[in-house]
Amino acid sequence: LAEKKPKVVFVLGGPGSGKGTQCEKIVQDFGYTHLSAGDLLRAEKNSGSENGIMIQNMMNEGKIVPSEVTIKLLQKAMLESGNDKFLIDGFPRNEENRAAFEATKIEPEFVLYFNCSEKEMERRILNRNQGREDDNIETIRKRFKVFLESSLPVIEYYKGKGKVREIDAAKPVEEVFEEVKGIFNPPEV
Ligand code: UP5
Ligand code: MG
Repeated sequence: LAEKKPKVVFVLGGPGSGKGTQCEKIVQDFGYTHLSAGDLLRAEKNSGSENGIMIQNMMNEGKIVPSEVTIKLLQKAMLESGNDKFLIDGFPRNEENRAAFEATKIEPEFVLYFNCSEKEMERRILNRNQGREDDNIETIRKRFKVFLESSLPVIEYYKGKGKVREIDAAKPVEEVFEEVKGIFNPPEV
């Protein structure tokens, strides 16, 4: 896979920051394939795979599934897509994820970071109503805690490499997308 030199953008941000919403819009304008690690894990869980129970238990606790499971799903989806440009949404979530992905020799072009207050993210998730098992207040709090403790350090790591493009994600969807477009479509100089 690495020999094909795929273009990868990591899309990170807290639970409910709008990663999935913005990725759908980026796909329409910029020809990327959107791969949500969370969606891939939910599909794997529902397929009745041997890892299904483990995935379900971890997601219901807001915990991060071991990278070997997630990376295998991402690699499979990348190969099956036939595309060479990917938005990887919600991954890597901790240092273990990051290091394991780095070992595949695929380096992200940049990291899109959707910064949003917990209050707003909580409001959005509680309004979502899509039947996600982890969208209850108890699990939401756990997801926030894991984001702060494990995922923010990954964003800091990429900041240190000058790769983070930070977006104010608390604004309305279209306003956020205007900012996002400016990153994928840099203005002529
Ligand atoms: N909405 C979106 N943008 C808005 C805006 N600007 N203004 C007002 N409303 C807005 O948006 C959430 C809701 O807000 C929607 O109703 C939307 O309409 C509205 P969404 O785009 O879905 O936000 P997103 O950031 O994608 O939120 P999500 O809940 O998917 O984020 P999480 O990071 O919590 O979920 P994910 O699916 O990535 O992961 C779930 C779990 O899977 C993790 O907790 C973990 O247990 C597991 N996981 C792993 O273990 N490893 C991985 O690599 C990935 C996941
Ligand atoms: Mg999502």
